[in-house]
Amino acid sequence: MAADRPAELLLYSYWRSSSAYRVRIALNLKGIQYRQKFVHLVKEGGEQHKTEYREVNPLGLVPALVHEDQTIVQSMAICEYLEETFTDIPLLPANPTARARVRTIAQSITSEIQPLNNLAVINYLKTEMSQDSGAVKSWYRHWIERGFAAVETWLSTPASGLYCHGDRPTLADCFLVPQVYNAERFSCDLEPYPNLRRITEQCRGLSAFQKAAPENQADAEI
Ligand SMILES: N[C@@H](CCC(=O)N[C@@H](CS)C(=O)NCC(=O)O)C(=O)O
Repeated sequence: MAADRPAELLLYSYWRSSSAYRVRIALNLKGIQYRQKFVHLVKEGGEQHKTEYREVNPLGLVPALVHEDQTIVQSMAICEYLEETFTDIPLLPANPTARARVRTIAQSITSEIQPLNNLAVINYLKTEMSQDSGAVKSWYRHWIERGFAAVETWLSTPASGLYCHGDRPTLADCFLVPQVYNAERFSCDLEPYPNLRRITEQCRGLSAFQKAAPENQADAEI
């Protein structure tokens, strides 16, 4: 960790949020100490909608990171901030082409899969669009299949090693594993994605990923 940076970071988080899970992994991989403040996304209609939290993130989404009196939202922006501020353990490769590849994988998850399957979207389908649970599951799986097929193609190339890029974890792994967790929750078939499954298992063997896992959070309800 950069010596001139105080360690006090506060992460607004929810145990099952895949977006917060990404940031927890990045923080752990970098060895950064942080506190968590929990925002229950379901209880009483969701604490993310309360005025108190809207003052933290006007979008009403977790995660949010507070560091040195600055609040940063959007998991990609948070991870990039951590990368630029805590430089000892990089999660992006040095080479620009390799960096772009890592960002491509992470961005494809954060922009093309997760937003379509977020809680607010699923709730909107159920309530405003009167879709039954079968239709909602089919919607969820469609976007997983479309996104994971592309990610699997990238993970099948020689640029992937033990992890999404080479033999060290990068931001791509921080984004992949939470999305796989989420897909498993919705009983998606992961058989067609052998590289994605192999790399996820590799990541799950690391303590940084284990410590960040939803079931290991203080607000977990299991
Ligand atoms: N693009 C945002 C997505 C954040 C997001 O969708 N967070 C979800 C949990 S994973 C959330 O707070 N959902 C609450 C809601 O939909 O009401 C990011 O990467 O941080």
